[in-house]
Amino acid sequence: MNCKNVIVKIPCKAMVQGITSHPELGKPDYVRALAQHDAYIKAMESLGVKVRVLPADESYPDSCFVEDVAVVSEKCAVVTNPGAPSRNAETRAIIPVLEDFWTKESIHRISAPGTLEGGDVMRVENTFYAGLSERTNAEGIRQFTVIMERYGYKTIAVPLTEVLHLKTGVNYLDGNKLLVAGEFITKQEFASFDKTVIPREDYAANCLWINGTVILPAGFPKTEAIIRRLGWPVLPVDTSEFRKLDGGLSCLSLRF
Ligand code: CIR
Repeated sequence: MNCKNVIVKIPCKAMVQGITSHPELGKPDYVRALAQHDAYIKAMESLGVKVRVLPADESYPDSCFVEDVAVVSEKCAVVTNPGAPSRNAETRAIIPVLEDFWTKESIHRISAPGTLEGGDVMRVENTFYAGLSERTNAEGIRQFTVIMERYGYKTIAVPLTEVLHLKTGVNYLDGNKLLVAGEFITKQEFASFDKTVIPREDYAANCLWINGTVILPAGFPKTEAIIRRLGWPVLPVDTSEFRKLDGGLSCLSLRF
C-alpha cells in the first residue's frame, strides 16, 4: 500500500540504556545513531513521503521506536498499551500527534489488562496480523480486533516464541510477497503467501516496502540480491546502532 506520511522520533541520549536482548552487540553509539536516523528520514523523503519528526524524549530510552506506541491506518489510529513496563507511558506523547491526522472519534486505545505493541502488528491490505508475544497478549489482540472490525478490517492472531515482535521476523512487501525468517517460515497463518526466506540474515527480514522501493538494513547482501531479483529497487539504510537494542527499520516509524 502506498504511503504518504511517516512519523518518526529522534533518538534520545538515554537510548544507550534501552532494552536489549543482545548485550553482546555493545551499547549504541549515540552520535552514529543520530546520523543513521537522519539517513532513515532522508530515505523516506526520497520516496515521496512527508516526514513528521518528533523531538527526542529523554524520559524513555526506547522512545525512538515509535512504531510500538500506535497502529495506524487511513481510517483510524489505535494507541497501544506497550507490554514493556519501561515503555508503557511512551503512548502519552503520541496522542496529540495523532490528533493532527485523525479525528478524536477515530483514535482508539488498548487498555489494561490488554497489552499490545505496534511491532507485533503487520498490515496486509485489509487484514492485520497480530503477534501474540511477550509484549502483546490475547486480551490486547481481542480489543484490537473489536476496534478494527468497526472499520472493516480483519485481525488474525499469530503466536510467536522466538523473536521480540512479529515484524522482527516477517514483513509484507507487496503483491502477496512476504519476507520470512526463523519461526515464520513454516507458520500456517502465512501459508497462502508467496514467501521469500531470508538466508541466514534473519535481521534483514525487517524491511520496508515504501512506494515501490524496498528499504533494507545495510550489510545484508544476500537479502539485497533476493529483493532485487523480486524486481524492486532497494535502498539500504544502516541501522547498526538500533539493532543493538533489538530495533529495526519498521520500529523507527509509523507509516500511513
Ligand atoms: C524494545 O525492546 O522495546 C526496544 N529496545 C526495541 C523495540 C523494537 N521495536 C519494534 O520491533 N517495533
